[in-house]
Amino acid sequence: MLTIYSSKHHLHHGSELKDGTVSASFEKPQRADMVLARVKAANLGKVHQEKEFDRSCYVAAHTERYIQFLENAWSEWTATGKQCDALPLVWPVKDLGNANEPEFIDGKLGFYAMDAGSPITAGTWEAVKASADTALTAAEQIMCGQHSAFALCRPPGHHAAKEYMGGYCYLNNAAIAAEYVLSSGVKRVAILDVDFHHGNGTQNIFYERNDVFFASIHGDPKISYPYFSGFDYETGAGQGTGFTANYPLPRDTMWSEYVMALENALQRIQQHDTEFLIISLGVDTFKNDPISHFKLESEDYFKMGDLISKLNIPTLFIMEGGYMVDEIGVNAVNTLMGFEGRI
Ligand code: SP5
Ligand code: ZN
Repeated sequence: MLTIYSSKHHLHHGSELKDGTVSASFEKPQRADMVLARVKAANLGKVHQEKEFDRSCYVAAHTERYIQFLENAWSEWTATGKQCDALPLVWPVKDLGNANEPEFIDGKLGFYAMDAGSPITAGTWEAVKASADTALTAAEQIMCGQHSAFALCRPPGHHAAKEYMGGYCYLNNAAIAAEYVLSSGVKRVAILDVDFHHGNGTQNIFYERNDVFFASIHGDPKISYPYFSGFDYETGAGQGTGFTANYPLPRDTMWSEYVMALENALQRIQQHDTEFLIISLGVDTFKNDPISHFKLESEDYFKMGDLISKLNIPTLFIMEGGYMVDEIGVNAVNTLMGFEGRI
């Protein structure tokens, strides 16, 4: 399988607010380095660099003013004299909500973010753009005839919604790739999100659409980030009613339970007559992940890839989360080798 990778991800490295202090993010450059090393060690296939795509490809999944915010946030932040990472501290929650974009950067950060875990740093925008371009380049390869490809994206994307960042995500790489293939003539896309966390951003972007079926298997939001979405009663709205499927699973979920949700989601993807499948591949479902609480073993990822391959649909794998750095490469690449029947 072809891998697309951008070394520009190194430009993004920041901090997050956790346990009452700001400290180095779990989402660190070493993650992608480890996956790339494993892709090479396992002889998965060729590794190509990303191409640059037009900015309009990002606007297709987001809003113009949100993209402008991402482009300008760091310079607006440093113009106030600060050099530390930019993190929001106030949000327009519930009845404090105001539809207007604030003028000052501190306000804008809260207006365009869902948490204080997604820092904007000097190199963030360049890395974020390269990550989206990585997904787009891989999507283009599939449109040109490859059966599958792996977009080794970093930073990840599935928490990024139409108009906000969060959960280490800025641009929604999976959604941008989906919009790209739809604009190239594909009629029905499915996105299967197997990251431990609910793909709230992807759900937000396609919630009222019937051309993109979205399924997410994740830790029950009653006890897991992002807490406010991913419940099983969220099934889409308007024309998109029935085109979203959520599978919240309990603490300590093992493969034996996980596989039942996965098989159901795959069946729904088949029923959608999916022409192009995108997998939001997070491996934070692993038993030793430091911020999650499922119990998948490294061998289980082969089985996951194998089951996905049985659909026999052109498939784009997009890297999302996974924070047990030592095993992230093995688990991600096991999924891809399982898909290729190399078990
Ligand atoms: C892409 C992705 O996987 N984003 C995840 C973002 C999660 N951010 C908040 C995590 C808070 C977890 N706190 C549990 C700490 C256990 N020591
Ligand atoms: Zn995750």
